[in-house]
Amino acid sequence: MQDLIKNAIEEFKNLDNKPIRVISHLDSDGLTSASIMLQVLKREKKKFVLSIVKQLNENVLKELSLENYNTIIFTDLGSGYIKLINQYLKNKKIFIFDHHIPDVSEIHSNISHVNPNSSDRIFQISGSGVTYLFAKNLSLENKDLAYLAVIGSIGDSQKFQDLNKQILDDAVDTNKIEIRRGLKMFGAQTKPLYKVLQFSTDPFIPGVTGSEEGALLFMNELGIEVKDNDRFKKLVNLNEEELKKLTTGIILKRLGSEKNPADIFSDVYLLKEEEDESFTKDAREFSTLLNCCGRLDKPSVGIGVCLNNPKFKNIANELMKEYKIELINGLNWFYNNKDKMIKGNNYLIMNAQENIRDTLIGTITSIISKANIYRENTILISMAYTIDNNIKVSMRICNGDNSEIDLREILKEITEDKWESGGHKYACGCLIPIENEQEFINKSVDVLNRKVY
Ligand SMILES: [Mn+2]
Repeated sequence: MQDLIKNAIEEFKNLDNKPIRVISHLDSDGLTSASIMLQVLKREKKKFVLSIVKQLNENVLKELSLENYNTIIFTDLGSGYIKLINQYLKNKKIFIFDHHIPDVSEIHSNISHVNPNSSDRIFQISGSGVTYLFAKNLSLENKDLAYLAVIGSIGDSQKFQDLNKQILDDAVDTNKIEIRRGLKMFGAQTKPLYKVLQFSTDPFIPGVTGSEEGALLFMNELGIEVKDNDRFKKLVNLNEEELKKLTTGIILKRLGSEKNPADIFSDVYLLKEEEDESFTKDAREFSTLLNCCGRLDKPSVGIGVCLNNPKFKNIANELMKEYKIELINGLNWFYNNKDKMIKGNNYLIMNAQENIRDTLIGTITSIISKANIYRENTILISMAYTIDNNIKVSMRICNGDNSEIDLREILKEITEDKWESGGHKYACGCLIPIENEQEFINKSVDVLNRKVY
């Protein structure tokens, strides 16, 4: 890795002063990668033009090949498209700072490929982490950007081991991030505590998770007020005594039904310079905010937040409200049309077409899968149109955190590798051309009807 970075720095120092094209990915890791790169280029007095894309493909690369830029920097993407980059961008100087597995091993000499991962060795590092290590080696002044890579790594659900650990140490060293031990659940800074409890799947709290009534009752039992002077109490508002009551209460609820009832704490990463109770205080909430900006197709707002622009922070706050409204609208559409969907013994196919944004379909399907509407192990397949005439497909399993069913295998059986798919055992998806809509539904019905759970 150190050699790769050294080479890239040498090549970077040889660049002329013409504007540089920067291309990054739409999610939290991509936006933080771009923000790190932008600040590096600014400090190096380079001009640049940034674009954020959902993914690279032949069309994007063809367009880039026609542009006038001599230098292109890819962050948090590129490694999976080296074959096409070799083909279309041979006349340009290319930098790739990424962590995805490279598609081919043959890399042309015009490409500086900085990526520690290969098919036989995977490190804990994100795209923003790779970009940061380049930045730091270029100039120690850039060490103050480490916290952005911490946010990006959290967005990609990574652990702070190997290379990531170094980056976290830098973020702490530069006084940007403070690590505290706290309850694992999400939303401590910004959400009402009863909502945090209701939506807590890790830790799972029997009788509370998934039930608003259960969450309110639980707080009542513990003697913790739901409101404090008309404002809903948040987890961060609790005093020491209340916090003790809460953690004991959660552990007691988990006794018997959980293997490790006291496994409810984790490290919490707080941004020291951010305001308390804001969306940017807890690195996990910051990362979610960036993903929301991406999903609502407002990546520039996310970049503005990463660059600490107060105007964009306000816009992002409004976007979070919009995001919530869109999620609720999507869920309402589902409830209103639930009976018209394609159903089998063990599956449900929801074809939302243009009724739900493609970037929200995954989140909405996850919420439905956890809402106790369908029998355990019911497989949910959701479909939504994209603006470029494709269909985004999301697959989830109801209450399936302990399930033996591997959704990826089932999706592979359905797509027969005709369409690109990806994801995990419990959550996966694919992208299919709109003209294959009916074919995909027929194939899904056919495959799922043959399965018995
Ligand atoms: Mn990434």
